[in-house]
Amino acid sequence: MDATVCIIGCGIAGVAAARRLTQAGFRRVRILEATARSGGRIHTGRLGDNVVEIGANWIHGPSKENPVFCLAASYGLLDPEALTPENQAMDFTGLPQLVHNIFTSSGRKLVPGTILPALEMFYGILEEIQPKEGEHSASLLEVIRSEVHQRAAKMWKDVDAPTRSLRLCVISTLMKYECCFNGTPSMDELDMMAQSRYKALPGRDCTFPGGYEGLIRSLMLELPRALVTYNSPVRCVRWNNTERSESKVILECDGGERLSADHVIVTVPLGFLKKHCSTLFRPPLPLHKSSSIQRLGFGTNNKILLEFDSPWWDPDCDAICFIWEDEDALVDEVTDIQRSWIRKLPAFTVLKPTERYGHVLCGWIAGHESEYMETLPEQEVMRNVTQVIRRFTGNPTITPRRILRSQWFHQPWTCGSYSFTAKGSSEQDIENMMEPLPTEGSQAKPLQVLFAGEATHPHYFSTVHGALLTGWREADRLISHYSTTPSVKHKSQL
Ligand code: 6YU
Repeated sequence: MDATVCIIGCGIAGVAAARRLTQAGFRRVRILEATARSGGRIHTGRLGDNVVEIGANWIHGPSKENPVFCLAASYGLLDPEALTPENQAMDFTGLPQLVHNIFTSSGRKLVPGTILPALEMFYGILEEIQPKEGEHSASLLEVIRSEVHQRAAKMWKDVDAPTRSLRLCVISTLMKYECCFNGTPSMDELDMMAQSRYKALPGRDCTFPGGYEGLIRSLMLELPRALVTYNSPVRCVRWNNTERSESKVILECDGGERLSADHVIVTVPLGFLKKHCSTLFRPPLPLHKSSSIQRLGFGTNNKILLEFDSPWWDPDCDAICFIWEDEDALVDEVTDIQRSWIRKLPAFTVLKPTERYGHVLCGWIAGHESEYMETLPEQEVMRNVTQVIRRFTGNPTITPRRILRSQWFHQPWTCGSYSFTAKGSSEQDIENMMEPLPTEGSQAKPLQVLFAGEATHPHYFSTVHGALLTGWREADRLISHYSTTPSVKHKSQL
């Protein structure tokens, strides 16, 4: 197949599209990547001797329906435990089944049973709420606040005031945790429909023992050499070039290089598109498409990885939670970000197994507080986190040995972490975003510009498997175009 296909971005969506196309016989495929590396938001790094993930962490739902799991298994990249049928069959919706160490801002360590009523109420609400007719754009925060107050009045009416207040503070921590998971600044920005639109796959989430980038490396080995041009940011995609007889799409790169292609697959993150779509396309995107890009959500979730000489948490602990005892007003945002950004960090995950990682914790922080954290020197972040850990544990000697934090908001080619279902957005916005250009009904040459990337998957947005499937989807669109349009096939082969 001689049609020229240019893919913008060498994350998993771009790599997946290139692999599918080359395997189907497309000989002229090229990837232009802005940075010096492949993988995009799949980024494995080092903290001392440990392999750690700066971007994507887990295969969410590692089971047969998950193509990332199937590929990783076929390349031999997973631990035997992740491959067992039991692991693949586990259902993890609802109440998190992790062993927690829970600390409060007055230095108390709580027994897990203390927070159980709050956990049950919060995750019960998330599971049970269903949007009513016309309630499409209600924010999840409004719904949660009203539900918690109603249920607490009934279910906790005999509970003493301090216990009740503590449970509400626990719910504030859980909301901050949900902000991290959903990649949203606040539950107030999340659409109620989010819970039903995102589809979780079965299986207990697993990691890549040698790092997530192993998946990218394995896929890249199957691509022809020199298919990727690094350090080549695309500045402008000139499509619908009606004055040019061959009606090619022209790509202009930052360094001044110009390339022409029959088809371009754009896989740049939604964060980048939001910021640059007015200049990235000439002619500009149709209004319905650019409006959808602006309506959809793209937020920041960062990691603060800390290495310790020895653990200060229990041997069976999976996660450490911090409860601020003055947050019973059900808050998930900080008012004075510069002084109190650290309050937004709800929990640390313990990296396991210890034999592999040593004593490393991964703190999670979302939202504008996280974006502010990125602007601080690393030592300042370390000082703040250490202070909070010492305060909550009541142990003034705890001192991390090393720190590594991600800075996804200030990564110029990503501008955040991943997409979320913003209040007022709908599945139609995702449909609009993935719609190829020119849009249906146009007389111009079809499929000039196609769109892939995690934010364009209607159900698996924000995940690696979602991104991979969108790369395959757009590659398949071109493959079927050339296999069902003989005249087009003929022309391009001339
Ligand atoms: C997952 C996980 N995970 C943590 C953190 C982050 C993400 N995700 P890419 O950005 O990879 O590639 C685009 C390329 O384009 C890139 O290389 C750019 O440099 C390049 N580019 C941009 N502009 C360009 C230009 N002009 N010219 C040329 N090149 C250009 N996913 O499955 N498991 O544990 C996590 C996590 C900190 C930041 C994650 C996780 C998200 C994935 O990383 C992400 O979706 C894919 O890697 C994106 O691939 P891509 O190819 O599309 O873009 C209810 C409900 C809930 C809904 N949410 C559920 C939450 C699930 C999210 N998971 C949790 C998050 C974690 C921990």
